[in-house]
Amino acid sequence: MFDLTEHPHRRYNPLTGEWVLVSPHRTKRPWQGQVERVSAQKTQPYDAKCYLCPGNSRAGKLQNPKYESTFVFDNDFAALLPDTPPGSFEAGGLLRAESQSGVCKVVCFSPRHDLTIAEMEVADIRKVVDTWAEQFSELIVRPGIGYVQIFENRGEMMGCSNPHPHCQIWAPSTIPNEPAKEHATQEAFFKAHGKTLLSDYVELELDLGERIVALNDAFLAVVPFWAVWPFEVMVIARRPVTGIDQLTGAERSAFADVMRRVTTGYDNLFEISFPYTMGLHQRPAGGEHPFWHFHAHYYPPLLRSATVKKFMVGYEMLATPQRDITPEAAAERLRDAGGVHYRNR
Ligand code: H2U
Ligand code: ZN
Repeated sequence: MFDLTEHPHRRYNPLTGEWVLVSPHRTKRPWQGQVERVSAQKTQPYDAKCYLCPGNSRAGKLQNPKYESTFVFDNDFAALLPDTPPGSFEAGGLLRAESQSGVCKVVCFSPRHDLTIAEMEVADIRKVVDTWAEQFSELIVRPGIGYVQIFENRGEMMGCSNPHPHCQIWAPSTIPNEPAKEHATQEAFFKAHGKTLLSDYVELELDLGERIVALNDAFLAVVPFWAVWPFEVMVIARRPVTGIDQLTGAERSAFADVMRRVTTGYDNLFEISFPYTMGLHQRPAGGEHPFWHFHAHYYPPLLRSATVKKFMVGYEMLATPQRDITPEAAAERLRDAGGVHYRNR
């Protein structure tokens, strides 16, 4: 008898159309590979050498204002530039390139150098949500912008250069790969069923319960059935809104609350400041796109302790991503790790 908790199987991701291999019997495998150094450096509320702290100088001759809440500035080393000339390159039908223009910004979450989302007050995280909504609303209607990607890299393991709580916004002229896949699958589902793919998914997860990490009136956090990263989480609006700009005030606070609970669970899991990349997925520019359902993805690299990270290598690079611990077991561990942040116990 086929058993999801014991037998190797593959799971389907209806948002990307891709499969993940799940090998639950392999969790007892010993680990003799790389262990990461844990960055235990104690951070201070203000760091004179931090380019994100209030009043400090950045690249060139720029200086941050003495900001007291959130602070947004144009990335001084932007990957996309607004004044890139249009154009394209083609050779033999196989070699193709297109000019790509856009905008890159940095958003500081707080003047405090030593805080993280997990340790901020919900009211202060709400200000971050409001800033994201403002930036999204402004950029999504700007001529020449195709998509607004808001994302946070947290921790050295994710290549984040600075512990000061911040995120980035990259807004390119076209829709990038990951949202493009979700665009196509959500559009097809909406055409076939007259409702959003993720409203059905939310209902299913609420019924089954086994992958829920956190829940409130407006948002659900789950380890998705098709999760690739060991402790991957999706935070999904319970109402089918196409973007963060359509959330009511109460829903924005609810989003802040769920983000804090997810990140607190992460930190408590191995009692460290848990590294991750997270980001928002929402409608692209150029229309209402009613099939888009606002959500966030959390992709953390850690596997079994504060020091052992998952590598996407071998079969995963050449064939299909694979995981050992089941999404259901991961969700249970994250639920159990919730509550008070370990540093405040
Ligand atoms: P991380 O989130 O990956 O650490 O990146 C921080 C961003 O801050 C990075 O994209 C920008 C870098 O280009 N930056 C500035 O805009 N000005 C500076 O003075 C230093 C870093
Ligand atoms: Zn997504």
